[in-house]
Amino acid sequence: MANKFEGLSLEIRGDHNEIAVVRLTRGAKRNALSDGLILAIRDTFQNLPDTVKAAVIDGEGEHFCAGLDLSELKERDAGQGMIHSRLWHSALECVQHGPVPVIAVLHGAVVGGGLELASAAHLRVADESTFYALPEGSRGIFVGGGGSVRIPKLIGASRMLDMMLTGRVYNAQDGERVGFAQYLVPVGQAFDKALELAARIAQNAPLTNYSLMHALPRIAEQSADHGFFTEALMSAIAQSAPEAKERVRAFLEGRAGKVQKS
Ligand code: 1HE
Repeated sequence: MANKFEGLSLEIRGDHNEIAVVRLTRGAKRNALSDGLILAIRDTFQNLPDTVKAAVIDGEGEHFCAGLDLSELKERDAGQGMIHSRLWHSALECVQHGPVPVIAVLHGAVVGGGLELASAAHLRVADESTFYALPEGSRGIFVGGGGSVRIPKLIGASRMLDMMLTGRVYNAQDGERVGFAQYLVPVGQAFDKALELAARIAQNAPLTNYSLMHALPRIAEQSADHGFFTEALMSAIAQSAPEAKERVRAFLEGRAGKVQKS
C-alpha cells in the first residue's frame, strides 16, 4: 500500500501492514522542509493506519534533511513567526507523541530543522556519511521547531550552545558518541537497520510501546517522588493487560525466548 503527498511518501510494509515508511521526497532541494511538507508530516503521523505498530522516517537522496526551506523565509512579524514555529511544534509533536515509535534514518546533512525533525523520533540510526549542524546561529535566526527543548535532551545544552555559537559540525562518529544517534552503521545500511529495528519493535505489546513513548520522557521531567508514582501507575496498567499476562505465561512455560548474551 502506498500513498503519495507533495514532497512526502507513505508506504505500508510488513506481513500485517505493521510498519510505516515515511519518506521525504524533495531530494532535489535536499528535503528542505516547506510549510506544505511540515503539514504533510503532521497529517501523515496523525493518520497512520491502525495496523501500523512502528514507523521509519527517511529522506530521499544524499541528505536526510537540510532543515527549513529558506526560500520561504520571508519577512514575518513577531506574531506570524510565533504561528510558524507553533506549526512546526504541532507537526513534530505528532511524530514524538503519535501512536507508534518512530525511527529516523540519518545520512548526509541532518541540519537545522532536519535535526529538529530527527530529534522528535524515538530512535536514530545514522550511517557514516551523516553530519549534524545548527546553521541557525550563523543565519541570524534561532531554532523554532522544538530544537531548544529536544536537542539538549540528546546532547546537553552546552554542546547545543557550542554548535549554534560557533557553527560546529559533528561528524557521524562524534554524533553517535555525544548521543545524536543510538546506532551507527556503514554508508547505505541505515534504512535496512531501521527496518530491522522497526520489525522488532512492532512485536512488542502495544501498551508497552505506548508507555515507553509517553510515560518515560514525562517521568524524566518529574521529581523523583512524582516519577516513582507515575512509574507505579504505568507499571500496574501495563502488567494488567491480557497480552502481558500471556507473554509472562509463555516464558514460564518455556514457550518464549530467553535473553541472549549479545
Ligand atoms: C535549499 C535548502 C534549504 C538546499 N532551503 N533550499 N538550513 C541550512 O542552512 C542548510 C542549507 N543547505 C546546505 O547547507 C546545503 O544545501 C547542504 C549541505 C544541505 C547540501 O549541499 P549540496 O551541495 O548537496 O546541495 P546544494 O547545491 O547546496 O543544494 C541543492 C538545492 O537545494 C539548491 O537549489 P537549486 O535550485 O539551486 O538546485 C539549494 O538552494 C536547495 N537547498 N538546502 C531551501 N534549507 C523551524 S526553524 C528551522 C530553522 C532552520 O532549519 S535554519 C537551517 C536551514
